[in-house]
Amino acid sequence: MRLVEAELRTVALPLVTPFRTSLGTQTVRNALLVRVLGADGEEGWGECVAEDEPTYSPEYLEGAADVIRRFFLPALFAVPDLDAAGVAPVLAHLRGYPMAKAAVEMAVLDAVLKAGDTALAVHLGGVRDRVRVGVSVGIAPTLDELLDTVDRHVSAGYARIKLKIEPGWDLEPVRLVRETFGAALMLTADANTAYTPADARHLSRLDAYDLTLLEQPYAPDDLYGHAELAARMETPICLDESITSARDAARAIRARACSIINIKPGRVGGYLEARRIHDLAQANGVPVWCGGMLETGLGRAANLALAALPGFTLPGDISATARYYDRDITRPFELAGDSMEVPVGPGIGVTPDPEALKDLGVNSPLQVRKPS
Ligand code: SMG
Ligand code: MG
Repeated sequence: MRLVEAELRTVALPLVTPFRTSLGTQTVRNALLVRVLGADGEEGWGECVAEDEPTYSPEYLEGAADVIRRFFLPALFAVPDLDAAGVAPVLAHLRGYPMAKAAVEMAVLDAVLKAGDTALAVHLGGVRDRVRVGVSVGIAPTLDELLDTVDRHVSAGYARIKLKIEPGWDLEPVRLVRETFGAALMLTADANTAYTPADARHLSRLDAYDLTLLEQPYAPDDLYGHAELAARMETPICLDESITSARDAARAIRARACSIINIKPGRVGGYLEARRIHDLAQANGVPVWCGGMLETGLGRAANLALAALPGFTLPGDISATARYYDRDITRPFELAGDSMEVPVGPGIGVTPDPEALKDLGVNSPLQVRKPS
């Protein structure tokens, strides 16, 4: 396609309950959306998963919007025939900002696939029409409230429960959930980098609770620390924040810093790099699963397509819309048993509802046109 115009806008989706992790508490999801238009009327949508503040990753929403407008779009307008695979190479000389790059690539991918009447799952090589999904449970005010929340999600059918942990909220909640819900519950824990290697002995006590994995206990750049912990613990170590590219994934696998990888397309620069990590992990016998960033229906639809690839053997953080939002900008996504259906429509399979964009929008769309 020949890219002629793009639009950037932010929508604010209030969360149905606050979401607390070791990084902080979230009550609203502000999402940056990218709409691209081609010369032949092609239209595509992308979502940037950067958050308001640079806590989970160095990116933040306003910074992502700025780099897209100031640098990415002018570089892409200069390409006479752009396809999705061309986006990353054109932007490669501009360092960093994987979440901003992923959003733009996703929009181009959606536009090109919609124009060609191909579903994203088919394009990526998906082999499933439904994927098992889990839910990520925040740090609760009390243990009783945690048990109530987990009970609700288990009753709803989720295939896996992930508990957010931090120092002071780890062994006890994990033990209680394991004892209350029994050995059959697939249970994991995610620390979002809240520990250091000085906590290795303490973390090893989690081995008593048969977790499917322990996610990102240490700082993103501490591959060596994760490798030592992986050697010490029976619980498999899974990396999230540490993996921002296929090259990172190769390094982490070789260093034995993890035996499972959480793949988030935004964190790694897009769905195409996400597929490369999937392929590499599969070649190395490393299971992967699709992470979540409290996406709107746009990112949720695309994540379901990614999770249809064969190496995504563990349930992803792709929960039903209602777990986070009363109202989304697309149709809601629902749980069917312990699974969700992979969208079959062209592109990412959904488009935002103009009414919802208007009602939830926090700014008017910023239009950026190719200079004539
Ligand atoms: O989309 O269900 C979701 C959120 C899943 O826990 C989730 N994501 O580290 O995996 C993670 C977190 C990152 C976002 S909260 C800081
Ligand atoms: Mg995580």
